[in-house]
Amino acid sequence: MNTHDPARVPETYAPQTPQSLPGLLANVAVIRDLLGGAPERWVVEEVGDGNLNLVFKVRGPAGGIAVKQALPYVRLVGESWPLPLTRAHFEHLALVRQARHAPGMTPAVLHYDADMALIAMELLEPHVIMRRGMIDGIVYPSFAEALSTFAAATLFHTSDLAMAAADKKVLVADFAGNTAMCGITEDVIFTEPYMVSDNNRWTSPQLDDLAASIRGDSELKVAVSRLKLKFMSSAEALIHGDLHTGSIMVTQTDTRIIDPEFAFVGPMGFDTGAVIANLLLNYFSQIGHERAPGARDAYRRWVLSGIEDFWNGFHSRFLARWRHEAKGDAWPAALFDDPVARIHLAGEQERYMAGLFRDTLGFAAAKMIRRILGLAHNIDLEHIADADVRATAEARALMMARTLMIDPDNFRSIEAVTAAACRWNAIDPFGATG
Ligand code: ADP
Ligand code: SR1
Ligand code: MG
Repeated sequence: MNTHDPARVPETYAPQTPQSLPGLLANVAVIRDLLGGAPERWVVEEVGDGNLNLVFKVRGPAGGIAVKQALPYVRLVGESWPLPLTRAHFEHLALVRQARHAPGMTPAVLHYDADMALIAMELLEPHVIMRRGMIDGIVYPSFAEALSTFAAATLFHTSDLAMAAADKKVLVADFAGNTAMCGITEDVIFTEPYMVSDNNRWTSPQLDDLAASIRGDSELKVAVSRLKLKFMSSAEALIHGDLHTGSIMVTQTDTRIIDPEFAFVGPMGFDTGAVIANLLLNYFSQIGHERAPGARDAYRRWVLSGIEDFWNGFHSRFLARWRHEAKGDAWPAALFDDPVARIHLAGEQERYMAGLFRDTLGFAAAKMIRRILGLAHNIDLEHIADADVRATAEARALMMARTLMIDPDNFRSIEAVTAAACRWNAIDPFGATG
């Protein structure tokens, strides 16, 4: 597929239906063998619940697969918003690359059809989307360890700390064409929530004043524009690009990361920030999901401990890789092979991680604000039927996000962030703002 012509829809492309898909897949030996039986007997259902694509589950007598197909437009909005099919190319490339660095943590790619913009992959069962489980108050004991392992492995091994300079530049080039997906992020996360835009929506009238105050907040607009520039220009590592809890499928013992169609070589904090933002949004949303006040307190504590475990796990795993697997052309090992130099290197590594923590908090804040004021919302909050309760949760999240974005240096540790979340969760946001 020509990845440099984003408007191109191959003549051979056709959006699939449960009726047409078996005929297409019947030609692929690996899929025929895996599903078994006659293709006309395969059972197909469309299960896509994301904002952009079609996703089918296909089952035969011997097994099942998942099939994801890009549509030439944004599913959430409709055909009025065209979107290049090339995103399937970048998604399959990212899945293959992530599997190399974090084996067993993504669905295995079985087949890629560029003309159909279609990826056939391992069917994750009995996994559920983590966001949905968290709305139901389900604890996932292994997710923080798994997710911090995934983030540390994929980010470290695609950075200049691990890669030869020339290979890293090829990686940048491989994903440089994913411009339309980056453009969505640049618009709907870093720009539109801070201005009047037809794409924006929020719980109205409850949040009208808060939304207006954010649109008029120059300090915040400077802070978010600083983050936007970092997103656009910091080619640190191959990032997933949309690492929210809707891109994580879990069981009690297994964690898988799906849906890297926004992948490109960008700032690492965008991925770690996405994880923390979505856990914080779920934390604030619990007021709308508990059967009686306080009934989800233990779950709230678990969510906050998950945030701490994720960041602390990421921090130690990333540093461990840097100490023991740094083969990249940045920070050449030959310059740091005596004890004094190693002490200086260790100090610099801590400063690097502190900078990454600052970025993480800023990007987390941007992601919290966009999910409340921008185009695409989270069901953690959207599923709260009582608009006053929903607005209370949203206002608390917005207020916390503002402090994270404006003053990340106020938060010296992840525990300072979770303690602040506790405090924001106890305020009456409308009483406080009048
Ligand atoms: P989108 O890019 O439109 O957001 P996703 O990749 O997030 O699409 O997939 C949408 C939904 O399809 C997921 O929420 C999940 O329920 C289901 N899904 C996606 N991939 C798989 C898979 N490999 N196995 C099982 N279900 C999957
Ligand atoms: C127009 S797409 C809106 C959002 O859906 C995806 O999941 C990304 O988060 C994107 O920003
Ligand atoms: Mg998705």
